[in-house]
Amino acid sequence: MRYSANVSYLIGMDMKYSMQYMLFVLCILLLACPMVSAHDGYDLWMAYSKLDDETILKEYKQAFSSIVIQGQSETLRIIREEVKKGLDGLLGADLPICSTLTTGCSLVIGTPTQSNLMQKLDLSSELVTLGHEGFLIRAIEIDGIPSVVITANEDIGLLYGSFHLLRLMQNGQSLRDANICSRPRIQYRLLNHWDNLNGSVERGYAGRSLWKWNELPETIDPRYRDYARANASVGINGTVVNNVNANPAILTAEYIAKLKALADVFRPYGIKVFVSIRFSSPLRPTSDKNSRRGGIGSLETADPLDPDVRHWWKEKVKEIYQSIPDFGGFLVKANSEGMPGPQDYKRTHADGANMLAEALAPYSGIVMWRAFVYDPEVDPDRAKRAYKEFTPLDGQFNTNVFVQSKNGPIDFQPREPVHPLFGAMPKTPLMLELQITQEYLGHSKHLVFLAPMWKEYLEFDTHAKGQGSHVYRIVDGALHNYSMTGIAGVANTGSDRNWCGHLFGQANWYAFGRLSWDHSLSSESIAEEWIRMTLSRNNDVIKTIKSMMMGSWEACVNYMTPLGLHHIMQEGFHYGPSPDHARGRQDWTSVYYHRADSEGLGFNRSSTGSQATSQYFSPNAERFDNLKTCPEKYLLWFHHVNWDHKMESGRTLWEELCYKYNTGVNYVKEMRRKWDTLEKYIDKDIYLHVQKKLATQEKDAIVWRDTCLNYFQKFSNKPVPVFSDKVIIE
Ligand code: GCV
Repeated sequence: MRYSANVSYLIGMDMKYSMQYMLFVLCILLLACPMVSAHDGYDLWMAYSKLDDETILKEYKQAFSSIVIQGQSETLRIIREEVKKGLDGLLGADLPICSTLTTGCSLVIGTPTQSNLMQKLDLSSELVTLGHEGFLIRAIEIDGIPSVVITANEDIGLLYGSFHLLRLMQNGQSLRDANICSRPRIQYRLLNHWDNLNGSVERGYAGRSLWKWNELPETIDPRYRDYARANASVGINGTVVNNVNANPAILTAEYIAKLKALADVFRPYGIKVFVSIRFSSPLRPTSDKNSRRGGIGSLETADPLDPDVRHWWKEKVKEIYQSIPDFGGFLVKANSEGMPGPQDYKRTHADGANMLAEALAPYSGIVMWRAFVYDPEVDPDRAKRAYKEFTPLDGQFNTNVFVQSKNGPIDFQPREPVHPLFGAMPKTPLMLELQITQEYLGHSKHLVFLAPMWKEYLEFDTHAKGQGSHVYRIVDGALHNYSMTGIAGVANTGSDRNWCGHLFGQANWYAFGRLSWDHSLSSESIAEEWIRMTLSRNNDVIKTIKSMMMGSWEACVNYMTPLGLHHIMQEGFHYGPSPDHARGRQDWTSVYYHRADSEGLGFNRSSTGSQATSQYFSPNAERFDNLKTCPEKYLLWFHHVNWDHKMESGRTLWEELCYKYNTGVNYVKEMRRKWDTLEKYIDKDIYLHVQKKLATQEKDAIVWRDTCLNYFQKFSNKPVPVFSDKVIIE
């Protein structure tokens, strides 16, 4: 009513005033709407803005006068939409989409099952090597017409191939002689969301959860599709939607309906839905809100060998598959940090995992059973506990069970040596769990490019079967001939408009996907692709940003925990430094880990200490065990080292510690300086967003350096050098 009154009032006004009023209303409306700029980061690496290199533009324009896509399916509909959007954007064109080749050079997409053109080409000898997700991109003549084809055995392969082609074009790669066969090296490539059902995200720094559980299943947020699209573009093929500290309600009929709605959105993008379950789900609900125990059932026990419990899980799994026929399976955190598990009933992890595996097997579902356990009863050294609990169980797990292990034996620290479990469970497929969200690496406030860290883990040679037993060969199944292979990344996404909080957080999501598809890619090439697709195509700008990103992880290690220090951050929050933290559970304190005293610093895990070094294969065990041969990056992880110990640089341990902390700070200063030179070349909003984050990062890095050095100085009794501002980039 009020509105129509205003309108009639407007009609009666003279033109001048009505124009003013309309402008006023427009301003109010604009202010009321959330600011959505073209460069707010929402498009991630898929903005497809027009290419400016005339030579490559000319080549692409000649190559593509139309897009021919043969066949029908929801995935093919998505491919049509994506390829059209991509090519039109990149070329500044409006290309026709056809169902058959007419005249002129074209991009031709199809599987031999649905495309007569592909049948004619007979690419069967290539196709047999591609599996169900791989693709072939080839420059080839069809009936004498030069074309570029994307083919695959299944539509999902075509989608991956289409995204790959668009990536090549965004990176200005010539397609004249294109001949690319690609298939993923790892079968299960999942994001793990630590999203709670109340919308909060454990260790999430990018707003609220993406999943609007209270609106599902009726309302489908368009963002679900965009999330699936982003994942598919880098080859991620599954998502565990809820926190491993699982709320049992995820298995109620109400939530299964919501999960079905998500699964329906994700399916055509090749993404399967998985859930984290609480092991005690068959039990009655608990009245204690803070308890991580209790369930949604009515049983008195969750003992995995109890027939009623087994029956409960079989029925539950059946119910899920009735709604979601391609449901992926369960992720389980059991007997860890207060979560219930089979040990509550004196059963083993294998007993627990196998009960679930048996229920899931008829539907080809899997169990991912986490090895993140650290029961103090098992060993006084936390770093040794998971290995001691899990290695005796090797060979006891059903074939559809993964043991999912974090990259290091403590907990996603800025740097850890590789978890000794890798290589030590030849009969059990090990799934590698990485953390994309920066729990211990400056949350979404610090620019830390994680690909170099992940590469360090993947390329570590465990020597499990002699030289060449790299972690990547364990994870991709080559070393132990695993029957299934998997990798997971704890997601850094949230409701923030730019998805990850820090724009550069997107690079980590991107890098995780790219490495999970092909772990042989270099960090440099991933960084370069991402910058070119997200920020700039100017080679000098790319060079500058790449140089910032490439050393950013090492810098963070240096200003937080250099030389093998670990777990000295604020308790719970895991952000700033707190080396003096000494209260509460021992293995949650900082003093337990750094062991500073008047003689020196570090945790003696050598043969004269906790003997954690013995959990590694020879020659790593001996190399880590000996102070003289232990890599300095792990020194204080494995040794308690005298303050006057001479380091490779000739400096003493104390001097080196000071030097490293300051090197980290200097690197951040240098990143700021470099970023400031880019103002002219970067979208203004993004430029300012990153500039502000870098200022915070520098402030924080200084706090880390000064807090830690002032604290350790109390033990070393040596002066802290005066730091020069001279920037050292290593
Ligand atoms: C999801 C660490 C984190 C917890 C996390 C846990 C895990 O302890 O701080 O937030 O819980 O690891 O990985 O289970």
